Amino acid sequence: MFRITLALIAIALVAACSASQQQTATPQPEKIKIGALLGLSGDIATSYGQAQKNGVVLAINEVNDNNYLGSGKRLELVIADAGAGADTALTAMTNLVETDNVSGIIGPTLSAQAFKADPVAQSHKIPVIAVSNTVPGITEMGDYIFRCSLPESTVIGGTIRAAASQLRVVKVAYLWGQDDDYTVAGYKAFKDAVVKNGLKVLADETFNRGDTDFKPQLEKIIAKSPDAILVSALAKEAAAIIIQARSLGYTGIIIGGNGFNSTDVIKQAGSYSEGVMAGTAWNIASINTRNLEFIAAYQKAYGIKPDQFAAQAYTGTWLMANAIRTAGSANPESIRDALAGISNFTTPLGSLSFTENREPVHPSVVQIVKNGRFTIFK
Ligand code: 1QQ
Repeated sequence: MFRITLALIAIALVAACSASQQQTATPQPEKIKIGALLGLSGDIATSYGQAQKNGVVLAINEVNDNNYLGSGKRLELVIADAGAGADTALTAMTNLVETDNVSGIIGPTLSAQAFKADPVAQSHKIPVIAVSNTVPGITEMGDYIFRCSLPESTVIGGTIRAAASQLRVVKVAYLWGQDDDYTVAGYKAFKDAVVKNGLKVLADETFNRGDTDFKPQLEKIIAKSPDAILVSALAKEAAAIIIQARSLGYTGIIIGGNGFNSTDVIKQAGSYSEGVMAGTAWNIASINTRNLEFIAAYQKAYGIKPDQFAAQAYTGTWLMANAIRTAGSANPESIRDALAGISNFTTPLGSLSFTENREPVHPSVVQIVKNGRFTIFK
C-alpha cells in the first residue's frame, strides 16, 4: 500500500512538472526545409554557384527575419553541393529528397545537372525551381519542375536583333561547346536567330568543356573577318575565349549567351571584356524598386554587387517562400499547386508569372560591358 502511494505521488509530480513546462516553454517554430542544390565546387563554383548561394541565403534570411510565413513558421535551408557534373548533382539531389526530406528545391546550377537530377524530385513529387537552367525541355521533365530563368531561346533572339540592327552585324562565326547541354542549346538558339535576321555564317567551330586553348579555332575564325563571333560557352571557357580572341587581334564584336552573365567572366577577362555583349534576364541598372532593394541588401550582406545568377537565385527562393505561405504548410503537393498559381509576383527580375508549362514570363535585356561593367545596351 505504502509503495503504491509512493508511486502515485511520483506520477502526480511528473505530470505536474511537465504541465508547468508546457505552460512556460515557448513553442518551437515549425521548420520547413528547403534544399539549395548548387554547383559549389569545380569550374562553376566561383562563376555561378557562389553567387547563387549568396542569393538564396539572403532571401531565406529575409523571409525568416520578417516572419513572412507567419504563425511561427520558418524556413530551414539545406545547402547541397551539386559539384560541376551531372552525377554529383544526382547524388546530392537524392540525398536532399530521400534523407533530408526537403519540401522544395532551388537549383541545380547547370541544365546538364538538372536533366540528370530533377527526375528524382519529380518522382518523389518535390517541387523544384530552376534558377539558372536555360535549355529547352527543363520543365517538360514533369509537373513539379518550374524555372524562373528565362530560356536561352527567348533571350538570344533579342541580342542578335540588336547587334544586327544597331551595330550592323552581317557576317558571323560560331564558337561553341559541343559536350554540354547548355552550350549546345545556346548554339542552336544563335543559329535560329541568325537565320531569322538573315545573317551570313562564315565559320562554325567547336570546343569541349575544360579546354583552355582556343587559338586554333579562333585563328580560323579571325581569318574570315566576321563582324561578330557568337560564343556559346560556360564562364571559364568564355573568359579564355575573350582573352585569346583579343590577344590574336580580333577587334570585332563578341556576343555570348547566359554563360557570360557572371561578373566572374568580366573579372577573369579584365579589360579584354570591354564591348562584349550578352542577353540577360537581369541587369544591375534596372531601376524597379524591388531590384534596388535587392541590390542594397545584397551589398550590405556581402560587400559586393550581385550579378544575374544571384538575382535569379534570390528570386527563386522568394517564389518558393511565397508558395509555402500560400500553401500554409510544408506539404510539397500544396506548395507545387501554389507555385503553379503564381502570377505577377514582384521580383528583382521584374513582374514574374509562370505559364501553364511552368516557364517564366518577364522581360529580358541586352547588355554590353562598358568600363568593366555590364550595362544595358540601348
Ligand atoms: C544552363 C545555363 C548555364 C549558363 C548556367 C550556369 O544556362 O546550364 O542552362
